[in-house]
Amino acid sequence: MTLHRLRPRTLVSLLIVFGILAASRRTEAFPPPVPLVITNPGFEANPVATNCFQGFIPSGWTLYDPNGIYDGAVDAVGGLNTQPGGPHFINGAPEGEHVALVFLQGDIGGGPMGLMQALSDVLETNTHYTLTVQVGNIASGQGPPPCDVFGFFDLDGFPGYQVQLLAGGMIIAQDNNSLADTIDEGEWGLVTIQISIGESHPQAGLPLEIRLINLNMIDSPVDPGFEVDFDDVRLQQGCPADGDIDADEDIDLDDAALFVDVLLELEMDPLYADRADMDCSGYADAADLRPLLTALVN
Ligand SMILES: [Ca+2]
Ligand SMILES: [Ca+2]
Ligand SMILES: [Ca+2]
Ligand SMILES: [Ca+2]
Repeated sequence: MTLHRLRPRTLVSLLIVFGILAASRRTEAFPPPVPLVITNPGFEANPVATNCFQGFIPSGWTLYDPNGIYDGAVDAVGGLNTQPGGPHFINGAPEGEHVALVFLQGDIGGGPMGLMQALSDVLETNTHYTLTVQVGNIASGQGPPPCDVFGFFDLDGFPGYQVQLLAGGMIIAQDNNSLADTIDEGEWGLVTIQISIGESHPQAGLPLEIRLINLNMIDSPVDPGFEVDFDDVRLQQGCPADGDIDADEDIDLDDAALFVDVLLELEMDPLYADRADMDCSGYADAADLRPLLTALVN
């Protein structure tokens, strides 16, 4: 029997007991998640003509080029204006109308290249970071004038990507191409990277940095894949759990009941267990009750 079937009064009593236990622990106040400042996170700062591209290093970003393959022509970075129904992406840009491009045709298979940005925030302890980035697999096509002078671009295939979060120049979390097989031509995939930082970390106090990388791997001999596109970069500090454990867009006693079920291992669905981990410690336990109660009464 699950706690869903307990009388509401019994459930509330249980929650109060848990609440007193949790409140008696000398825990820090639960910090709400905050977005960290990223310059030009959606690549809208450098306008490009409708459905056209242009080579430049996007404002706020710098080149990541460990093998020195950038030449600004056949190995380039830049911006793309992409509209729904246009030649590049079926639904256009995920955010605004511009995206960043990393195009590597001259040194296929010659190692990674991309964009990076050092942030003004530093890595803090006792917190949680969530980095999300849209990664695009551009379709072959030709833009309207004046972009048609460049001819038809065969952009079939996908050369792979990495999205990295660094502190003090060291990678602390990354997505190494995990969505590559799921992003079709002309479509986008949402990359999410999360990391919890405990009491101490060797890179604590050092500046955070984001890298968006075209892995420049050969997809197939016929369609090697040249380009990866990026948009809507967001970095949030703090635990994203909001208490909506059953994901019905309400935070109520159903969520509290589910939380208790997770703690008592009456509910084993890992999705619920993840959402019950209110302090992002990596597991759900009594320490998660206080933030859950805060979410319930707010
Ligand atoms: Ca954008
Ligand atoms: Ca492609
Ligand atoms: Ca709910
Ligand atoms: Ca927890």
